Amino acid sequence: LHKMLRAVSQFRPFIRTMALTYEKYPFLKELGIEAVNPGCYNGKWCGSGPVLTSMNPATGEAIAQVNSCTVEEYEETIVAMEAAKNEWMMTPGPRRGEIVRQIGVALREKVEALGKLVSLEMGKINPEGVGEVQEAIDICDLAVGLSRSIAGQVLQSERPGHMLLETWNPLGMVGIISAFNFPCAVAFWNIAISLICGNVSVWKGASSVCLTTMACAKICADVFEANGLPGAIASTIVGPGSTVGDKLITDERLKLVSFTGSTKVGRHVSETVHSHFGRTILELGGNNAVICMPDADLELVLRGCLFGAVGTAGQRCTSLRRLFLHESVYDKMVERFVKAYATIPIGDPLEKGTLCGPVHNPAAVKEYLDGVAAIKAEGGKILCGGNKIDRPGNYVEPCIAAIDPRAEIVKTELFVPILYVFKFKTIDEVIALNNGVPQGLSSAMFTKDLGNVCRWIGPLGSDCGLVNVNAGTSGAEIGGAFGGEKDTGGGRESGSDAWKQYMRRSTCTINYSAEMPLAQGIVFE
Ligand code: UN1
Repeated sequence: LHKMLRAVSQFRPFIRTMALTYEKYPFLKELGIEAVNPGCYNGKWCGSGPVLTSMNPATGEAIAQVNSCTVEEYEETIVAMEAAKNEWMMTPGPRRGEIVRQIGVALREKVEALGKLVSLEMGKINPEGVGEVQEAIDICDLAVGLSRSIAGQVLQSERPGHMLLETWNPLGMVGIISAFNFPCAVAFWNIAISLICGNVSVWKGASSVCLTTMACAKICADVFEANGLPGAIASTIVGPGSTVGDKLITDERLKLVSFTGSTKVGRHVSETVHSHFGRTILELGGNNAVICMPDADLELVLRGCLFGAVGTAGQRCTSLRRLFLHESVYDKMVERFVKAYATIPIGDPLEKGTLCGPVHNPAAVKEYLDGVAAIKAEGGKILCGGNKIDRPGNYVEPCIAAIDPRAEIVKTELFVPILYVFKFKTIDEVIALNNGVPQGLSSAMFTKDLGNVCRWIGPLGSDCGLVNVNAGTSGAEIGGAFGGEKDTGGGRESGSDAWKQYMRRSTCTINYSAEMPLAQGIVFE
């Protein structure tokens, strides 16, 4: 057996280099991506674990490879982070912001090339690939502002000669795990905010988007090195969840793990990290709905929902999955949607004019086909789509299905372009249906009625983290806190006060008197 393996491994490099297509994509060079790349950066570039091959979802061809991070290299990364930690924690906030500003500038310089790589590797159309890098740039800008403005507070003490304060300090070391569908933006949501909070971080990108991950790592590395700072402050790894992923979530030296991905894996991350009282930010599955009230602007519904359901080939966590149409508009809207679906240009994500690219990998094609079968098995009706497209790559037809909103399959997040349509009569009924799934990420109501709006965003309205009005479920801005409730995990990333999770709060009582009065008026003498 040994001999056989050796013989096979002699041929492997040959077979590997033969099949790679990276030379077809000149923008890879601009990003520092070669045929074979290191899969770990911690101030040094390394990677000697299993080889990851990045596959092009549009063709099924291999693009380039990454030597993944081993458990030993993970450990070296943590050691390098620990060595760099105190210096970064003690660096003044605005100075940390200056580093993030430079990362934002570097991202701006690479926006076209990186946007193309995101499209090539993930499969989203190029305007969305560029949009994703823009989202990373925007969060850097937001973080720079925060680096000068995050503040604690001075509260009223009940004791004379006392001050009561809240101050914020860095957590120290944090771990970030991102998903394939937003290989750049979601990483920077975490990295940029965490950096200005004074943390050092290790980011693990998804294996199937290892090239984008390492291109982003290079952008950060160059900025840190140009400033004479340890690159380990923003470390990056790629590698199997079963080895380095597992190390990361069981590592008590990481005070926070921010995880974006499926509810199933998120539950495991949550149980593991909370068992050692680590913190988590979980951004898990969604099952997002639009409600079209009888008074809605139907043009807006159509446009918002097409982007929500077909955009990114249904692979945003915010993608529209469930469309509730009031019975008075149901027939005509279903007809319009089916007609619109027939005209959507499906094709190469890097080709101008394409609106729907492939799904990410063959597993997603299977998820789509199994989903369609399950819909039929539960008495659903396929109104359009439902098939794999006969061409190379992972192409499927965007699908619309009519089914009972309470069917089992409707409660599961299918991460593919399948849209359910339902008919409803009353606002009470439809809000209950919106809330009647395990997930709680994004939701939207289209209406012009102020009463409906207030119902929808109020205590008995949508139970999701994102509650929109006359805007689709996907494509949230970075300024707000992003995340959702229930099986979505409860975390909030990105804007608003999401930064608080990357810091620890110290409540400080300072006695500047010569007395020792006790709180609650206790006399202890
Ligand atoms: C995700 O799909 O994990 O709101 C994030 C949106 C994007 C982010 C999606 N800004 O659709």
